[in-house]
Amino acid sequence: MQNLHHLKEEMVDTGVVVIDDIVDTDTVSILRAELEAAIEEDSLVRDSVFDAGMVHNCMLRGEAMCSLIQNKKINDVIDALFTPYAIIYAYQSSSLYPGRGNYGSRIHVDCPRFIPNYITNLGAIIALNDFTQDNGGTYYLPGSHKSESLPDQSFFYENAKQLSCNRGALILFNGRLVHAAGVNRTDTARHALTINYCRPYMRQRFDFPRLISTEQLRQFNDIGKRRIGMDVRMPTSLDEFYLPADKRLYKPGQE
Ligand SMILES: O=C(O)CCC(=O)C(=O)O
Repeated sequence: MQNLHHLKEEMVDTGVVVIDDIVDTDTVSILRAELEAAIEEDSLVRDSVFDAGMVHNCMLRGEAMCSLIQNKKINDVIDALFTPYAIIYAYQSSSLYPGRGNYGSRIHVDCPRFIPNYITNLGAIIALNDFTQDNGGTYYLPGSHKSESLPDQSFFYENAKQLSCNRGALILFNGRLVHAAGVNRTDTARHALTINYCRPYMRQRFDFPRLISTEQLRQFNDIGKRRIGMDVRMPTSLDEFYLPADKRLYKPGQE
């Protein structure tokens, strides 16, 4: 992995880093198969939603996609570049089919709040195919996380760079970085998983601690449980509030 100090500087400066070889090629193939199956299933029940083709809550849709939450390489870099107390805000997918963009192809940021020099959300994209200029590698405006306003379309595309990386790479970006998925001009799909991490005191998009099964939870280690939000649950009674320190639902000291 690249030097952490360099990655931190890059994150502050451009707002994005690419880290190669985070997931091995065999696992990438399994992830892609799980994702394709989930897309197919969703298309049978919800084909006309505004973000059709995007799979939500991927941890519920396949063992490998669930395991990614505990991937040590990913978690180590999140701890270093963001916060060890990060929780998952949303875990979904971004697929580009031949000749098309997707919901992520609009020019956008992944976090509506702007707090100078402070990351509230960190975006992670795990590339399940190589990202190239031809298949819609993500466009981004370097340094745009430092600005409160969003550029207009022509300024964005005149100044944007396009991400390219190999499958298995991890792209991490400040949630305020202005970006847009490209359009896939090849004849094969480009798949990716996207995890948005937020601070532990923020709300998650779904109530993951309740959504996830007890069986799945049992398989998580401490870091997996933390990412799900198990360390920031709210007590529902005084008995829960007064639980001993090691059993507290909302663990102290998290920023
Ligand atoms: O799929 C992509 O290239 C970009 C995904 C995206 O826009 C996002 O995760 O917010």
